[in-house]
Amino acid sequence: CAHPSAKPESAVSPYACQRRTTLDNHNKIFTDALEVLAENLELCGNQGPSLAFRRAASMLKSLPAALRRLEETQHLPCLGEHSRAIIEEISECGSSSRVEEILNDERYRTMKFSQGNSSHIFFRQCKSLVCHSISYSSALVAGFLFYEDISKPVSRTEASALKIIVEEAVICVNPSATVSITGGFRRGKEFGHDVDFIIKTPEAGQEDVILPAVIKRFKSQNILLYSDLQESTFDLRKLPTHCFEAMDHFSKCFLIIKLKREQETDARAGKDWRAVRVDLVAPPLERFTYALLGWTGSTLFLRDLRRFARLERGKLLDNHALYDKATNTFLPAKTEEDIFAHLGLEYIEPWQRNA
Ligand code: 8DG
Ligand code: MN
Ligand code: MN
Repeated sequence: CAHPSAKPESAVSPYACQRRTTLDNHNKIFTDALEVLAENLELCGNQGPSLAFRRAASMLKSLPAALRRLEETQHLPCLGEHSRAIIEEISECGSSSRVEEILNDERYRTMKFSQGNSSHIFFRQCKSLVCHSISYSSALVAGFLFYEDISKPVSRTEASALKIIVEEAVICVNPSATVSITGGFRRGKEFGHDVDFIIKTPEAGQEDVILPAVIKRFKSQNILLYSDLQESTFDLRKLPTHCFEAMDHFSKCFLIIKLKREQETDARAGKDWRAVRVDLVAPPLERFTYALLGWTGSTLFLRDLRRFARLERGKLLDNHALYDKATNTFLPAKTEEDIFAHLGLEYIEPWQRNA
């Protein structure tokens, strides 16, 4: 029964960009289950229904405490009939029979290569390498050649070591350029499936020449195992797209880099390095902030930010720009705070974007 004295809990927004989602997840027991359901649907090619489970999991991740009573879910957004049933079953029985079934399913296990978490990372690898590669076969060959290494999570320590390598190469090529870490590590994650860097070049046009030069340098240092350079197809006059999945048009590259190990952990094999996936993006200076926001993620946070902009504010957002449909103008942004302000949103720090 309702407590008349109880203060109404502040409502949870259905948009991830209006929630603060840190890595401190109080509802892991539920979100893990919902993500297994989502992943299983994705493996079957059912992206639509999978998104509903992802959204439900994401919303639960933003809650300040664990769900204690099922009634608490009544006031929460993003929970469909299915997600509610799963939560109910887990809170009553400790687990969900459907999730257990999937976890034991031969097909699911084979797809996951029965290697725990690492295969999830390998999937991401194949997806990110193959999706972006002009040459499918060379991306696959690289993926399999370095499978063991790149299916292992990259640590924050390894990410920092790579930053030094990337920075050294970038500055050598262009002393006025700067490098920032983006992606999951910028959101405070301790591990990632790759390391993402964004390069800022103050002179116009430099963004198109810096990546080939950096790749050349890595080659000469004998640390480049694979590279897929995507030249810029960016047109400054184009409107932002409606399509959320569309990748941006900036100059970028997907690499596999040899990273020296601190201690020789693989002494028997005589291999003193590991292969790591590295992504570099070099946007033109006037679009840097939008690219930084886009590449910081998370994917779901950005998806909702774009959806919010379009549906609630009549503005179009993508990795390149923010466009106001009412005034037919592009909105400039020096900082990420500017972009949130343009959208009438409270600023959400990178580590609160783990939706
Ligand atoms: P992880 O590596 O820690 O597993 O996660 P992540 O860092 O959040 O994901 P990611 O796959 O490395 O991508 C980082 C962000 O970059 C993500 O929000 C998607 C975004 N991104 C773009 N454009 C492109 C692109 O063209 N290629 C890739 N690979 N990522 C892009 O906004
Ligand atoms: Mn990443
Ligand atoms: Mn990446």
